[in-house]
Amino acid sequence: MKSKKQAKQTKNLEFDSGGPFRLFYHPASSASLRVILYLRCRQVPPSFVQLTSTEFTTDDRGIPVFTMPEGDPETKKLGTKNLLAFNPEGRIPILLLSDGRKMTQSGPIIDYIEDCLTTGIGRVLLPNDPWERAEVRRIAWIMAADTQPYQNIPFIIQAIGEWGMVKAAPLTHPLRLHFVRREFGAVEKIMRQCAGEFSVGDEISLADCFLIPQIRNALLAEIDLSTEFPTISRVWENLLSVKIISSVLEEFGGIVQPLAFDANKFEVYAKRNNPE
Ligand SMILES: N[C@@H](CCC(=O)N[C@@H](CS)C(=O)NCC(=O)O)C(=O)O
Repeated sequence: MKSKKQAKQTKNLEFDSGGPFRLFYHPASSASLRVILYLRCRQVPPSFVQLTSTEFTTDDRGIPVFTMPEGDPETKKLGTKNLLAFNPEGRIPILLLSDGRKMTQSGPIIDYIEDCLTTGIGRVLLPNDPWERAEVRRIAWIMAADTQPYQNIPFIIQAIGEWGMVKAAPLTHPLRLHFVRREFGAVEKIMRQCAGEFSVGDEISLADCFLIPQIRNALLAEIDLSTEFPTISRVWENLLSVKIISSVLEEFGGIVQPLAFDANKFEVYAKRNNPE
């Protein structure tokens, strides 16, 4: 519960920000998609958080590299398109405030925007009940911390090329499938208890914003949701029937995660590093 003082500060923050926030994202970035789903489902006015797409290329291993957009004032200030100059982690999403401060990591970005909103705006994405709120956060954390990093294509490519991991197609690599199945298996059991129409109860929550991008990745890995994870699959169908969500997916590459690595470059790199 926020104290009156905190509530006042929160309200002021919206004015103190002195202008709109900017979210640097890319349509092929599943972590960015969490924030975008949050913004749209939460009905945050687009003028409050303006979207700026990074550019995208691949390195000689076929691994995606996100770069600062050409001509952007921030790129000009940096004097380079290298994202590492903008965010030491070199990752997106990045939230830029008008005073130049930057926040990274999808969860803290969402929490910060949420804290800056005055109460009563749009649809609230956390339930009132403390246990249900914890369930929402549990599913979000499983997706962000225990699933996404282990099924991440750049990680798989590098492990095959440089650390002698078994060579297999990156998208359906056994390590990737193992972690998706392990964590989706856990979430399937959790959701049997807490899901209603959506991941937790009958309202869209942050859990759904974190689950959706991972489902897109699981579909890219050719996992059959309906036979392996029937509860997740049922919730997914319900989510797809929500107009806001289907429009976001349409705008950001579809129901299946768009392919974000260069398979030809990867083949050359993998052969060079692991000659048969
Ligand atoms: N835990 C981070 C994950 C961010 C992340 O891995 N972003 C990917 C795109 S989905 C990225 O920028 N990768 C580029 C790189 O690792 O160099 C978050 O939740 O924001």
